[in-house]
Amino acid sequence: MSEIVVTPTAKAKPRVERPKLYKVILLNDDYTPRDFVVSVLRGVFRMGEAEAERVMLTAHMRGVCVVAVYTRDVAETKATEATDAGRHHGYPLRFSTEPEE
Ligand code: TYC
Repeated sequence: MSEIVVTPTAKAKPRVERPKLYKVILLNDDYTPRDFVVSVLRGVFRMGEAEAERVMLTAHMRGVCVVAVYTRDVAETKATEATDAGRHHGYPLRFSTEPEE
């Protein structure tokens, strides 16, 4: 029986990097009904009623509100899914993403 010895050609990276995190931001508009915003926050971002109301009202009053923080892929997927939900109902509801400082 022969043995094959494989010598590693590259050293393993000494440490793993923390993935960058991205904020999902809810933008206010004048047309999307408040209840619809709350239902999207509950459905896409798994928020409870009280939290979803608070986030919706903050965006309504201040123009924007941070919804949650995720890795880049998850943030972009959820922002797109939530924005599409509004568009499918004819609303201009928008969610954007931006990297955390
Ligand atoms: N401003 C909207 C209204 O008065 C409600 C709303 C709140 C829309 C938050 C978007 O991100 C938003 N019907």
